[in-house]
Amino acid sequence: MMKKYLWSFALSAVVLAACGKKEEPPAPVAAPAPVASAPASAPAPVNTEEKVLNVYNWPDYIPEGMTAAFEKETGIKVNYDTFETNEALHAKLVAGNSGYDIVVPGSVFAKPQIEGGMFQALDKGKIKNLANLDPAIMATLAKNTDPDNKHLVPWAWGFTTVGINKTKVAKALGKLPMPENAWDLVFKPEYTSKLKSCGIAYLDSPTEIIPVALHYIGKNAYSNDAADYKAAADMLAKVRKDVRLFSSTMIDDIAGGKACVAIGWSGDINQAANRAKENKSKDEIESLLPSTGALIFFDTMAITKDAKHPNNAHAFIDFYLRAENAARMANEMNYPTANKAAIEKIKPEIAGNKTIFVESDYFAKMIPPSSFSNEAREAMATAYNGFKKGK
Ligand code: N2P
Repeated sequence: MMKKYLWSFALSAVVLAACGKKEEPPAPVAAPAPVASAPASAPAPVNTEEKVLNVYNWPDYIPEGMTAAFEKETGIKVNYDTFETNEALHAKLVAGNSGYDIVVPGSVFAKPQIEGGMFQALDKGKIKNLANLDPAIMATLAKNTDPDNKHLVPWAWGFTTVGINKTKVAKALGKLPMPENAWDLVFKPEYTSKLKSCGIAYLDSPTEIIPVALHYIGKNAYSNDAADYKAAADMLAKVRKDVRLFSSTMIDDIAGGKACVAIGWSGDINQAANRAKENKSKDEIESLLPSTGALIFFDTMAITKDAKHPNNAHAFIDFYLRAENAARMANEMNYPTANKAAIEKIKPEIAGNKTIFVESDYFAKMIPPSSFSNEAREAMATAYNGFKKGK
């Protein structure tokens, strides 16, 4: 499958670079923005916008101090809000006048959002650090989501998987050994009936849970067929009584002891593991690699159609794309970056963590993102809400 091949290719480039076997020298880190070298007759455009930028991103995704550094350098005040699900962001965009200049949808949602005219085309002349991005990843994004890379700039990618408090899970399972396929821990009654005692958490989002459930029952995770959602919901109904939490804040849930197993995002689970270590917890937290594969996601920055501060938005995107900033994101938030120039700045313990930068043979098993029609998303929400209520 071409799509899969390209994603694998993109990742092998990342893995190779992370191992220090770079195929080409990294793109140079650009010097501070030379203000447009326009000919004398045409004065350089002046940014007359008010010095404000409104950003809407996922929680636990930006290193501490990064917006402050941007503010200090540019004098642009950043209002930074967070959302926990693609559905929440989508509802804001559909309603219009969100007030946000930059939003960070997953590519699964970004595609219909582009088609729905919710974003403006990027002025690429204002984002010189676009050259830092991995061309293979950008080609995949252009092919599947954003033709000609007109609207989207990658923030990070990662995968949806199972995170566990290893210590508590071992205790709750007793004599039952860990399953070969980690998805069994959250979907198979034999396991969930035991793990409910220490807490099972699901992400609170139809488009996170139904695709994973579809994958588990051997169907296309990105099926647009409502009959498949019914099959997924039937499987989920069998474990409903064992699910304690519906939550998108797995760092607190797992590290704070509310759950011992969660369907969650690779980087957040790694952040939970770090937090447990910092707190000197005796419990070990681990992001698992299910034998049948995990679901890749790709989160992307876009400038809203009605953004009041598009110049500031371009400046922020360019700032984030500096190799050192993208590397800080990977190092501190534990998500891989699509910024090729950043790879050499990623710490060896992050580059070598197989649950952050997965190895190529596991990558080949992972499910690349696709997207859903609006009708499919509605049907999925109905199936998911039915499951949630059906305790
Ligand atoms: C937030 C990570 C968001 C990943 N820390 C899912 N899009």
